[in-house]
Amino acid sequence: MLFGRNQKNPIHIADKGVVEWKYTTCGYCSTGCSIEVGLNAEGAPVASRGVADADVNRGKLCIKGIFEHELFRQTPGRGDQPLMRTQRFEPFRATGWKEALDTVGSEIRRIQGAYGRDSFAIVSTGQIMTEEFYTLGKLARGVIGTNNYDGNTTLCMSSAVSGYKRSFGSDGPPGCYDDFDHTECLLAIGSNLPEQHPIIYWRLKEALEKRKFPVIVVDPRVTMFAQMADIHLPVNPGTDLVLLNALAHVILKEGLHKPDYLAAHAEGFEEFKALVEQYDPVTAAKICGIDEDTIRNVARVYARAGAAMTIWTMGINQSTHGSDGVVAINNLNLITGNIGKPGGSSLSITGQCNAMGTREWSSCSGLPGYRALEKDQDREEIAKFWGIDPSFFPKQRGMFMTDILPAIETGEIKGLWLIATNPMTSMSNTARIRKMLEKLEFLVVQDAYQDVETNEYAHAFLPAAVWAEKEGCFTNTERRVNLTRNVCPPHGDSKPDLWIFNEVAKRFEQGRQIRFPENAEGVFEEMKKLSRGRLLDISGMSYDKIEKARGLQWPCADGADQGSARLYADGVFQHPNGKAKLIPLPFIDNNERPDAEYPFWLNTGRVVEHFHTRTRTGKVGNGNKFSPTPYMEMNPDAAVRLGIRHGEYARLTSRRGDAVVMVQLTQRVAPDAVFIPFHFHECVNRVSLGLLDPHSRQPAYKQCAVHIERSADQDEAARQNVAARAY
Ligand SMILES: Nc1nc2c(c(=O)[nH]1)N[C@H]1C(S)=C(S)[C@@H](COP(=O)(O)OP(=O)(O)OC[C@H]3O[C@@H](n4cnc5c(=O)[nH]c(N)nc54)[C@H](O)[C@@H]3O)O[C@H]1N2
Ligand SMILES: Nc1nc2c(c(=O)[nH]1)N[C@H]1C(S)=C(S)[C@@H](COP(=O)(O)OP(=O)(O)OC[C@H]3O[C@@H](n4cnc5c(=O)[nH]c(N)nc54)[C@H](O)[C@@H]3O)O[C@H]1N2
Ligand code: SF4
Ligand SMILES: [Mo]
Repeated sequence: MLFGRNQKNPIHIADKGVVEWKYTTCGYCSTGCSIEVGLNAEGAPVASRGVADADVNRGKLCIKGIFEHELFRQTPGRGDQPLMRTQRFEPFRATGWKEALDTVGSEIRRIQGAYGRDSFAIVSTGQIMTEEFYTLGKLARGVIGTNNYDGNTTLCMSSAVSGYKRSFGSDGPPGCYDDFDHTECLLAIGSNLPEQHPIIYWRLKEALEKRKFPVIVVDPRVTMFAQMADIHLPVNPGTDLVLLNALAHVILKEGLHKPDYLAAHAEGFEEFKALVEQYDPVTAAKICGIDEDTIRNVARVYARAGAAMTIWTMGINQSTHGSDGVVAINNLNLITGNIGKPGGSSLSITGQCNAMGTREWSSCSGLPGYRALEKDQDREEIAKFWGIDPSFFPKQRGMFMTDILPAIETGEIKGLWLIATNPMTSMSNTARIRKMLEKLEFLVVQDAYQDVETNEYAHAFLPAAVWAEKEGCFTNTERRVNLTRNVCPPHGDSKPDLWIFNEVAKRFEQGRQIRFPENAEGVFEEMKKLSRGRLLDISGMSYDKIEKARGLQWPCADGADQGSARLYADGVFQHPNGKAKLIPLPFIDNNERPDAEYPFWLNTGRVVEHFHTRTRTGKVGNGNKFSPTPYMEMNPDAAVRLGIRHGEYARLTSRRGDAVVMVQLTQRVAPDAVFIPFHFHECVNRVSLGLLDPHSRQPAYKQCAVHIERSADQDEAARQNVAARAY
């Protein structure tokens, strides 16, 4: 008998009996992988595989995508009928859609009637279809008329949005994955690409196999990405801005910048130069923790490359200087002439599958198609298109998600509609979030899962269809509009979010007057009209064309047979004078920092196995088997000092609350820092602070101070730990 590697066919691939493969797009992260779901003879989804001729993933999927068909199974906790209750904490009673939607409509009207239009808030997501976003925007802005309407993208991408707008005059990532094939230097800041965007990482690796170029990773943790980098800069938490200013200092001092490009395409050089003058490498090293020689070396490598690009994710965005960090990256790329050219870019790596779609079309921060409430012309154009009075629109955007919840505390907000977001796990200081939710007169939760923690505080629950139980588009990190084709019908009596929005609209006088197309393709046609001639032009796209191309990048104007790989290739930006702005950015050290009482930095983020609050990955595939427990990465030297051994439980306290986690000893983290993934309920966000960025209102999830001790009662700690991973 042959064993192990001597065995002839050691891997046995089970025949799942697939008779048909259906094309769609992955619904987890923003990479935008094309995926095919295999249906068996009974029409049941039994397998997933990557689409070979799709430019994004070229046949590959990561460990989440490969099991995505399991979402359609009877996974525990799926909502299959609307639920209601009059008193919170009474048991829910099942009801029909008519009663549930009538109640939602009448409660919104009651609250707005009693306390004013803006007292009812709506918070959505980055995880529904673009057509659903557009429709929700029309409902929120054009019918319900609340200005307190935002998305969970404030927890995620709003620093990138704000930074792009400040530098270039508009949101919209200028680069694409193909830039890896042209760049001569990659700077990656606060991104753990191999775990969080495994297929973008694979694109990078593939480019590196063809042609070597330096990869520089900036992260306080020795992530998998840092391990493969040529240079790893373990920056002090929250000080990237100082590092970036220092890089610019060296580049200007040594004359490595591109004066001709700046003269033609940017303004503000003198003020910028005066500011970065103060960030010499010696001074900067003391703050950011990267020595002066390394700063000089990195600045030279970056500026001398024929083309250089920066990618970043939450290590930058989730900071008290998130927006400034993004602007600083844009400054770096402007002074080195690295915007809009192959291999030269400021490419923010987006988070959720459709965080881009909400930025473009949801009207959360303004009006559809990157229009602003602040502009008369934009308000008038949309009002005319929807057939309403332009004075119905506010002249300024309302609160961000992170201000909406505190406004419940102060009594300004009385009712809330949450769509596909789970703040009881994902927002900081959950004890405070709980009190806020308990204060609401009416909370409606619209989610695919009824066991989502936030639902404990709801008066009404609307069960939504998930992912490819419906149809529509997602825009990925590189502005590629992908099509999610409908693979199978919604679970139970759950309904597509689009249907729910259309039905709520019918409950309002103004909603009955405005046209709300019934199906997603009809909505897409409407969006196409509104996009014509704009930066995000999609008028040259159609569902069939998108599917055939395996995604098209905007702008793609009417008549074009291809999308556009890059923005600003002509050096014309979206500020009124067509120039980009160099903006001086002084560093203000306002973080909570470790001290004698709370001596550790707490850093939070993700692991490859789980997606966010685990409503999906806690139940399907192998993710929960590989990563079943809330845990904390801790440096062995620190653990010895505290008498904690590998695998034991520790209690973590901050000025907000406490949490219990299993300790994993690793040199990945510095002796004064720990890292905890945020996926688990009643865990790290009980402790985190989440100070807000002044421009983007995004929380600084990645920096706060904690005290750590070995749990006195290890058995009790183990019990608590199991409770946090329950599913
Ligand atoms: N498997 C999986 N993939 C996902 C998700 C998921 O939940 N699971 N979520 C998706 C979403 S919505 C998002 S937003 C992305 C997030 O993707 P990433 O941002 O790549 O992931 P995070 O783990 O949140 O944070 C990235 C890194 O920031 C580092 N960091 C912390 N503080 C600092 C700092 O001060 N400076 C710098 N330079 N770095 C710092 C952390 O150590 C961490 O390694 O992932 C997307 N993809
Ligand atoms: N400490 C800490 N906290 C963080 C972060 C961090 O790094 N550290 N990261 C932040 C970031 S970047 C993000 S993006 C947020 C994410 O935070 P959340 O938005 O709260 O996370 P999710 O668990 O993805 O919540 C999405 C919900 O939508 C539901 N859903 C999925 N598909 C559909 C659909 O089609 N329709 C409807 N109606 N529902 C659907 C899911 O079941 C789930 O309950 O967390 C933030 N919180
Ligand atoms: S990389 Fe992202 S889009 Fe691609 S399969 Fe994985 S989760 Fe899905
Ligand atoms: Mo995110």
